[in-house]
This record gives sequence, C-alpha cells and structure tokens, in this order.
Amino acid sequence: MIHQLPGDFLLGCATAAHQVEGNLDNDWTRMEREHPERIKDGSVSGIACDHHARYRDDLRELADMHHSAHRFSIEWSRVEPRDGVFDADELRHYADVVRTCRSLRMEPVVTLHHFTLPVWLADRGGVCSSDAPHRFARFAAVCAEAIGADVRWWITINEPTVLAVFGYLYGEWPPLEPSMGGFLDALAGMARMHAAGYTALHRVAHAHGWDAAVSIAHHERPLRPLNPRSPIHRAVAVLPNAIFNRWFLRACTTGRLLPPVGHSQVVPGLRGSLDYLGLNFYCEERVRFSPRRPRELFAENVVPSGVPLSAFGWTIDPDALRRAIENLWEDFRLPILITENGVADDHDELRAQFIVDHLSAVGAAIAAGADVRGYLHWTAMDNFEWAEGYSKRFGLLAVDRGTQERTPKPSAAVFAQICASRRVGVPQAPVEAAV
Ligand code: IFM
Repeated sequence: MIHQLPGDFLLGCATAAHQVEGNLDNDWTRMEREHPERIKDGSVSGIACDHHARYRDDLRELADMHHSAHRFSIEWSRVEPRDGVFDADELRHYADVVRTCRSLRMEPVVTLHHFTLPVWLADRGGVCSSDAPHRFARFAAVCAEAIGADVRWWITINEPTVLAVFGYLYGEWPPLEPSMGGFLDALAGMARMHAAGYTALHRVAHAHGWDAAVSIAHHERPLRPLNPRSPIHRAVAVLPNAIFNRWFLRACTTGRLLPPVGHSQVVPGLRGSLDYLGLNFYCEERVRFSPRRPRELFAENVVPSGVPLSAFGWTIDPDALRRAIENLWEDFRLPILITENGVADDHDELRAQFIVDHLSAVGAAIAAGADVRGYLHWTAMDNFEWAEGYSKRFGLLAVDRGTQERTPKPSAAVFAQICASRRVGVPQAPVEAAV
C-alpha cells in the first residue's frame, strides 16, 4: 500500500550533543576518563564528530538531502558550566544552530537534557537531588529566552526511563550507582524536572507570545510474551511494561508519582505536561520467566530464531513500530512525533530497507487513524554511542575518525528520496541529485 505523507509532516534526523559534539566537563566525560573500562571499545567521546565546529556544513548537507526537520540537544554543561553561571558564547552558538536550521527550512526540535549532566549538578546528587527541578527550570528558561522565538518543538528530557535503568538500576552509566531505590528516586526526580522544565518553557513562551509544544522523548520498548499462550510468560511482561513503557507517561498525564515510584503524590505542573508524545522506538522484546533475572523483574529477553537483528542484536520488525504507535495513540490520544528510530548497521546493509519499511509502518498507523506529525531518523552521522563507544554505527553519514570527513551512505539517498517525494510504501530508487 502506498501512503502519501502530509505536506507538513516533519522528516529529518535526530542527534544529541554529547554524541556528536563531544565534551570536556560533564558526568559522562568524567566517567570516560576515570573508568575507561566502562566503554566497550575503550574510546572517549573527545570532540566526537566535531559537530560543534562543523554544524553549518553538517546542517547544509542534511538540508540538501531534503530533510525538513532536525532534532538536536543543547549541552547543559556548556551553557551553564558552573551553577548559575551562563556562557553567553554557547547560548549564541545554539541560537545560531537554530537560525541555521530555519534558514535551511528545517524545523528545529530541541532537547534540553539528553543523558548528560554538568558535573556541578552530578556532584549534588544529579537528577535525584531536591534542587534539580529548580535548576533545570532555570536552565530551560535561559534557553527559551535565547532561542524560543524560533523554536516550537521542545523536549525536556530524552528517555528518562532509559537513564534511570542504565544509570541507577544497572549502574553502567553515570552515576554508576546501582540500586532499586536509586532507580525509583531517579524516575521521581526526572518527573519533577520535566514538570519544572515544562512550566518554565511555557512561562517564557507565553510572556513573549511564542508558540511552544513540549514533551519528553519517550523510549517505548514493548515486552511481549515469548509464548502468548503461557500464563507465566504473559504475567512476567506486565510489571516491566507498566514501569518501563507507561509509568513516566502516566505520571505526566495524571500529574502524580504513581506506585511503585511514589504513593500518588501530586507534582505541581506535571498534570497534562505532554503537548505531544515524543516517541523513540527501536524494537520489541520477547520475554519468558527466569528466576535468574531479578533485576529485570524476572523477565528474560529471548530472541526468537530467524528474526532479523541489527548490529546491536536488537530485533528488526517494522510492524512493531506500527503496533507501538497505535497502542500509544489508543492510550493517550496525543499527537505523536517520532523523535528517534534507527538501526545499528556496520556496513549500511540493513538501513535503506529499514527506513522504507519503518516509514511504511508509520504510513499504515496514520491510515489507521493515529495522529503522527513527523519521523526523525536516528541519526545524522556515526557517533559516540554511549557505553558502546564508536563501535555502533547508526548514521546516515559515515565519519572518518581521523579526518572527520563525512561520506553519505547509500541509505542516506534512499531516505532523501522519501523526504523529497513524501511517498512511502513504494520501492525507493536513490536520486543522484539528492545527495
Ligand atoms: O544513541 C541512542 C540515543 O542517545 C538515545 N536513544 C537510543 C539511541 C541508540 O541507542
């Protein structure tokens, strides 16, 4: 079936500051320096793809590929290197990133917190500290004043649940402190931060008469029973699904820290704090009961044989994206912006088909009634993939780590063709002129 995407449907890609700009002074850089064993390929983010210096060329290259939107994050530790001290040059830098996007007719989608924290905040307890919401609101307000005239789409926090799992439950990311209590505190802390950031962004926008749509980027990773007929397989999926896939969204819609994180206490500003739903989607998991997996609430992820896998070992199933969109639409009735979807692929053998199939799945969800406003592919260029270092390649552009030279991959031309035609569900022939 062929789907024609609406003319104002946003098509482009997503990045995050630490992954493409690198950094010198946030909690990740410190972990990379002090615990090199935590990064699988032993690399450090360094200057990453040097995007902080090369953003104009990079954005032009994406616009030349017919992208109509671009998601990036503002690195908090650059803008506020010390508590309460803001760097005017860095604010000008990000204002110019926004201006450049606009001049290239790409809608900017701006994330305020994408996994990293300034060390001064990490040292006070990070997202769990009682003053993190106030400080995040102050940072959000400063960013809104600097760029809000040109930004409509905002994301307060990227994948709060992923950060809570890897930083606090598993302790594999900063702050390297695994505990169930810390995990629950981190979720509560980020819900409070989101509420404070949401309120600050709207306060500034309202004062200036600007339009702002604010959300989180929610990582949806549905757990389905390996054997749907097995009551224990079905039962073991329930709690992780409720916590990982629904807790944060339900907190934002009800305004309460629901159990098991809290006891339903109200957080000021949290109720109705999603103007749209930012959706990061990569894959589903198939689970069965395992007594050896208490950390995963006894749900063991089993990859069924014969299912195609990415270089990360994640299953590739475009229909899973359609299901996720339709379920989220059914549950929340919020407009959905796909803020990430992509594939780790060492030699660009999977990506072109992945893009075609996943955009077709988006088209099918729209045809079934879901209100989807755009699709941002993860990611523009191969970059620093957190604890995987540079070993996982999600980019449309390859980056030579020695020279920083960018080379568009064949899949970039396929995506460009879709961005230009806005037609999905048809075999895409790469267009020469597009790249
Ligand atoms: O690279 C990450 C990104 O920072 C957050 N979402 C998932 C991506 C791929 O792992």
